[in-house]
Amino acid sequence: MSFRDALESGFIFMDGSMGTVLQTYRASGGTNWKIPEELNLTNPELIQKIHRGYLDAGATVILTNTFGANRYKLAELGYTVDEVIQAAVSIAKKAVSSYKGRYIALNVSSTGKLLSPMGELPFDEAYEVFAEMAIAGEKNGVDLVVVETMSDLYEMKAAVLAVKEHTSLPVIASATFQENNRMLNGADPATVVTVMEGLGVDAVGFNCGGDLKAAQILAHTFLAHASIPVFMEPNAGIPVVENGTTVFKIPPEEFADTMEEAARAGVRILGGCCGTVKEHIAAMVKRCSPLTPLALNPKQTTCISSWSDTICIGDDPVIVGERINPTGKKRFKEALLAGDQEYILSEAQSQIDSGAHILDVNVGLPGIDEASVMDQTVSALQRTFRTPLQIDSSESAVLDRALRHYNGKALVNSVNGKKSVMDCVFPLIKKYGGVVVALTLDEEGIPPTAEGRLDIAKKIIKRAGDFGIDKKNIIVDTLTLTVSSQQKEALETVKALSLVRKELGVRTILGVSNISFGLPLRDQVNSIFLTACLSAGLSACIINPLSQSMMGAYHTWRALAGYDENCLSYIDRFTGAQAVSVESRPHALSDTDKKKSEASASPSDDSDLFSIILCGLRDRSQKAAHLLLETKSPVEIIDGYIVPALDRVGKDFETGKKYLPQLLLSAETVSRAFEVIREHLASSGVVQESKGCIVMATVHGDIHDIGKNIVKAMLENYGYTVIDLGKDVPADTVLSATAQHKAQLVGLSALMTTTVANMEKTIGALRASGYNGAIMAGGAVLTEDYAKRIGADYYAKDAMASVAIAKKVFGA
Ligand code: B12
Repeated sequence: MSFRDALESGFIFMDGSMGTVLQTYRASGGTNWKIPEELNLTNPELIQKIHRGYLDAGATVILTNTFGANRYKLAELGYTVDEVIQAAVSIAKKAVSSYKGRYIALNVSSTGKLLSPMGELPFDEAYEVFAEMAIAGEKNGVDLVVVETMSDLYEMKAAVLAVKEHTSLPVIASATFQENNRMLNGADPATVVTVMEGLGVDAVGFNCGGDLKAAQILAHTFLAHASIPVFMEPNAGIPVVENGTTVFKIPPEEFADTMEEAARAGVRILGGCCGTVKEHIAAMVKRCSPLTPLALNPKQTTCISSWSDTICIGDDPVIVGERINPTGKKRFKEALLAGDQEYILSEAQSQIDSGAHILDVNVGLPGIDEASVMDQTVSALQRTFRTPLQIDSSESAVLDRALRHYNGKALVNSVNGKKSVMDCVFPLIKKYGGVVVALTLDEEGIPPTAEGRLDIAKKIIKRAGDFGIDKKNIIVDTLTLTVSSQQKEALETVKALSLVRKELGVRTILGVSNISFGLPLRDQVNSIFLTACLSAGLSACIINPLSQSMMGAYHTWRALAGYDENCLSYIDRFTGAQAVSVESRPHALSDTDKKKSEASASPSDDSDLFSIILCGLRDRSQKAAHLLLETKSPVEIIDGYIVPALDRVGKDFETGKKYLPQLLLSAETVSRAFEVIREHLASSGVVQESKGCIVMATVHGDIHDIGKNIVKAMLENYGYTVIDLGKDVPADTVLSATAQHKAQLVGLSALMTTTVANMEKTIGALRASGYNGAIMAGGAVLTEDYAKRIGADYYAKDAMASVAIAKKVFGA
């Protein structure tokens, strides 16, 4: 039986941990290695023994020892991907040879590098790395590929796409979640399901991560969203460190309790991650195999997503902001031709602020390379915002590139009833996932009647089915014509909406504004037409969210239709809307308060560095710094803008309002602004003899260096020589630099509770080495008391305090 058939007919039991089991062999002195994959060549017997243990325990699938067998990790040791995978698969084959009905899965996990735009690794390169692994796996005869322990949805997409485009193997994909139930890069479980189902994986799920309670909750969340089989491989609880070794405390029977509950709830593929051993798998198999698996539960929801969040388009209508489109907009055209991404970002921000749930992105303009501009624009928008996008182009090459690189499941505008168009667009939707807008026109044009448009919608849905696309991924646009020239058809469009909803049971979408072309008071016509469409069952309104009358119609309709419970959002939005203007608010904010209050999300003021940092508008930060330096000192800018903005970003990160990509972007925005401030400091400082030498570092394990860099710049400005050792600096490096430069002051920075311990170690090592100079410590998590307790001579709360300390130490 093929793996796919086995998955359809019953439970699949995966094996348990490879990595933590190997650790126990290492701890007992049995074997050693730099990376576990090396053991496929140096100690195949051990790997085979572990596989056999799991097979004896009843695992249906064993995972090859290839978790990190990618070209980056192997190159460091001089191995090729092919030889390691070949060895790993051959061990697995030997192991399964004496068992019936077992499968070998190629295990694939993260490259260990951050993908661009957050990190340096381009998506296409990550894809190549995974393709190399998948090709080797298939060539050597694995039955399926398991992409697991992924903490970045984008990298997970690269891996799945690589497997699907290079092999015909089944692929199951598994994400790892943090305590806040998000992947490290922000994606929630619904988004993982939405995106992975869109890509056509055979099963989706989660592994590693938190404790069994968290796993249980995640299992139910996955089951609530997924139409395909769900997969789970939790750890044997949260690891604890005992006598210097990491131990997993959950015993096999307790582990099996959770797995049995999950199997009863509908999870199809069950296995163990860190800390699970063959006894856990045996207990799980014993408890779950007598159960009858629940039938799959296909969902009919129409969902799209960004890289972090999913929007399901249901009865409560959503707004698609239409303003990222050059049609009829001179300023927008100029921005596109000049490659001015900031202008596009500000258009996006203002629409999001006004209530858009999805943003349409159209960059079609004669004279530009639409595919590459679309690619860059989508990337810039995704780097900055969490809002899902509608990729809008009539060129299939443009859609292809944008959908390939889109981090999420996009709304795609559009397909229509022409065979040639359907045959170009549907393969893209099938490959990348997406909800596609189906325009009710075909080779014959736009039917004048609602029934004619309904027929085209039927035809499109049928053809989509031929490509394996479910009708839930089709959203029908019954086309708005201009009432001034085609008066009879305005209400046909409305009627078609209700026919499509009732007869086909699919969602609908409409660009509304075209109705009023050529008429005065367009907003009035648009908003009344919108209301009629909403009443007929419009699910997604493509409108200008900055139009008060359109938003008024939308919110009023939602309140009247009962989607806005107790009219709360209506009240919130419109209370005092006309009565109180911003200027006449009773308590005018002071300058500082303004900075600390909610930043204007699309800062129109070029010197609003606070908002610019908060929004991560990195290309605007240097200009802002220059403008501020005209009237403010560097210290005023740091204390009044940079520190409060980063504090705010940090709080938003902590409370789950912002995610790591946004944190990174804000940090980069600060770094750019700070370059300007540093240059200013350097050019204004009088060249003088050094007042003393200071060694500075962010301690080992900590990569936060913005604060340390500020302190360094300030100290240099005051005439001290600073030897900057950078970030993540081991104690030894601090020791040798201090000795080499005969520094009389050492400055250490740590920003995390976890790295303060390394600060203490570094101070201890300095003292033990006989260093008799002074040590100052700083960083947001430190306090005066704590700094003293870990042996620092001084604590500096900010950069100016560090100057005062240096003066004390050097006497000048
Ligand atoms: C920017 C930032 C990042 C950037 C760092 C970029 C960079 N190049 O520095 C990035 C995105 C890379 C990042 C990564 C992470 N971050 Co971070 N990050 C922040 C953030 C928002 C701002 C830090 C900052 O620059 N502040 C502004 C500067 C000017 O302030 P400062 O560093 O305190 O420095 C001043 C003083 O303290 C003092 N000072 C500082 N050092 C020194 C040294 C000396 C010698 C002296 C005299 C004075 C001094 O003077 C400075 C100037 O006034 C904070 C939240 C916050 N508000 O602190 C979180 C924060 C520090 N990060 C946090 C976390 C958890 C992480 C990650 C683990 C996230 C993740 N899940 O992956 C990773 C850690 C990676 C690692 N191993 O270090 C947590 C730490 C929680 C904790 N208590 O342990 C925080 C508090 C956010 C949060 N609330 O959860 N982060």
